[in-house]
Amino acid sequence: MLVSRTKDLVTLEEFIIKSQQKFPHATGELSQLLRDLSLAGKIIADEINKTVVRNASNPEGMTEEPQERMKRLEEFAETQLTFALKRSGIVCSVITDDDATPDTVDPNGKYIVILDPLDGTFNVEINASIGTIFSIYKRFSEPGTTPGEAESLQQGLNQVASGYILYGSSVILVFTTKNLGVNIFTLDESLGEFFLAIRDIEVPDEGKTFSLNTSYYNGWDAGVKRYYAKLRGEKKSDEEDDDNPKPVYSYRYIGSFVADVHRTLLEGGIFLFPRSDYYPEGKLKLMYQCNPIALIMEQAGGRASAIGKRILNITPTDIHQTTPITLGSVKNVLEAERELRPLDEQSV
Ligand code: P6P
Repeated sequence: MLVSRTKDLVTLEEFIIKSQQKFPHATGELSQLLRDLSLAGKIIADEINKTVVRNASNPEGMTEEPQERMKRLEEFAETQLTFALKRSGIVCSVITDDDATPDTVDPNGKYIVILDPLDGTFNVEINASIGTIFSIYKRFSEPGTTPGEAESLQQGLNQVASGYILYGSSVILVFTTKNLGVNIFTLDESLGEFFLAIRDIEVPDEGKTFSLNTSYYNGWDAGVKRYYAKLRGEKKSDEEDDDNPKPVYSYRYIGSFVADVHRTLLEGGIFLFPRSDYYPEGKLKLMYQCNPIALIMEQAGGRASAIGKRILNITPTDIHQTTPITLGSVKNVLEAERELRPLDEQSV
């Protein structure tokens, strides 16, 4: 029996058009932005694949040192994304993880885009997943003028859209525009199309996977150590230890933020990058790692906080500032927040 391959397939283009029809006042500009980002994502994915293939097929011929390869890929990704956004004519400024100041793109543009063009790039050496993270805000100054610094330092709650592109065994585009939940698209590389894979995904309200870099244990606060002991099922000294049941939780840590986030979005559980003696303000960047991902988590019914404070409510003071972050299933994050708070606060 002839089965139509297109039977239930929804392309990104079709999804965007149909979604836009639900909002008569939509100008289509935000949709155009998502199209531009998805095109850049395809180009970046192709370059990563070529790099990995060149690595695998001709290791002796590899003239680049790993650091050079990573830098080349990061610069390639930034160039493709910035060019795609410039072409759109609807972006007034683009800020990336290595910019000191916003790159004014088109003074008449309506949107500000803040990007981590390629995060976790060292993972390309082991063919583990890496990602692009984007965050989209509306300017509040008049078109035709240069946006002020404050416009690039808005709270995460003001984002009009955010998302990520995961370059792994397949290329995944995940985004939210705040009114349509979180939707996941997979790239069919033979057709060059992103197809809708999961519509309006919801983070499970509880999960059994926890993810954090335990090599920083000695630098953690007491609350993080308490929570970690709980996750590992460690017995308190006064508890019977006559049996040794299998731990309830599984530990997973890839060390690539987008990959660890994507697993948490799909399976539930919790990801933490807490503050420590080594990273007193946390390591992950608020504006182009934590805010876009926090919006995704919340729109999918999850939670994202920094020591009990909602990530999206943090008022930024610097485009490159970092923050501790705990994200994932609501039940897991709430439990972590209780443990992570200093003991004297726990009584409240
Ligand atoms: P660590 C990658 O460099 C990154 O910014 C994130 O993608 C990732 O979550 C984190 O750093 C990993 O840091 O110190 O655990 O290797």
